[in-house]
Amino acid sequence: MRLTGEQIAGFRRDGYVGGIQAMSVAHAAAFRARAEAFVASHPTDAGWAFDIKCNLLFDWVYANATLPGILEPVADLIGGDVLLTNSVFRVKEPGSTVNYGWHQDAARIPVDPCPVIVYVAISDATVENGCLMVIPGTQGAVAPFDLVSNPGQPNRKVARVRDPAVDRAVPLALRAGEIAIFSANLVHGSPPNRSRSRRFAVLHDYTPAASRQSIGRGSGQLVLGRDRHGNFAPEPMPGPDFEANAAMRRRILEAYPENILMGPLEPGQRLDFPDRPGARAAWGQQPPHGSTSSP
Ligand SMILES: O=C(O)CCC(=O)C(=O)O
Repeated sequence: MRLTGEQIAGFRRDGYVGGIQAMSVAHAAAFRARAEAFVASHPTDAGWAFDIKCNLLFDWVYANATLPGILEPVADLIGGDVLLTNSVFRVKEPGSTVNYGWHQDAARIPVDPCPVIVYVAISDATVENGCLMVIPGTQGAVAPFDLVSNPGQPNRKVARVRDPAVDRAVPLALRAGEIAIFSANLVHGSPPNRSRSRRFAVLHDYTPAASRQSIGRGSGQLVLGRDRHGNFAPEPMPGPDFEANAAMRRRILEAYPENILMGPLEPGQRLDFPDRPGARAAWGQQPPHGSTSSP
């Protein structure tokens, strides 16, 4: 579905557009059943596999990210040459305290032109179950932030906006099958799930092929048009074999560890990303990234 001129103007002004019907409720339910079947068959893998770049792990996540109902409105906002640079699941169990503090995804590694993020509502997203909240108009600049630890990943830090204008925050309630698209520079976050139902979402990041990261070289899958720039390293589509995809994702994250989710690697910092425990033991024994014998 193409966006109207009014929706595009709203995105340019406010940094987001919501309420776009991208797939049927039945399609969203089938996606959810697929994800839940994976959890049932791989109970110890879902924790890491549903995190960064799960579009490299699951052909059905890739298929979701390349639905015309998503790619068409994305192209209306960022043009027709598009890389899929990340997908993550964001699931909040009933009563869960999981929340996302106010942040701008591209704060630590600015990207120009800026990527957009698509929140795909696999379940309804409501104020009660912890839907996305955005602060309109904040996409123009990176606000001052503090780096805080990411629970479970001691080597990763996340940026939190120091003084967000919370009184201007707007909830983005969505029905299952709808999407919201927002600038990766927009200040956003989301509160805990106070409801009795699971909030189920997958988020996809789309980056114009012409974009450049200010730090490091990212990587992405070309999902629309052509890449005439080569600024991002090309990533393959996932195949049907989960183990082969896991090895491919590992190689890519080791080769291109700096992206807007993982942030810059500081000298001496050890690379850390969600993965099967022990899978990277041999690599982990090597010196930390950026260490050098020169003075
Ligand atoms: O799922 C949400 O409510 C927000 C997730 C988010 O902001 C993020 O993953 O950066």
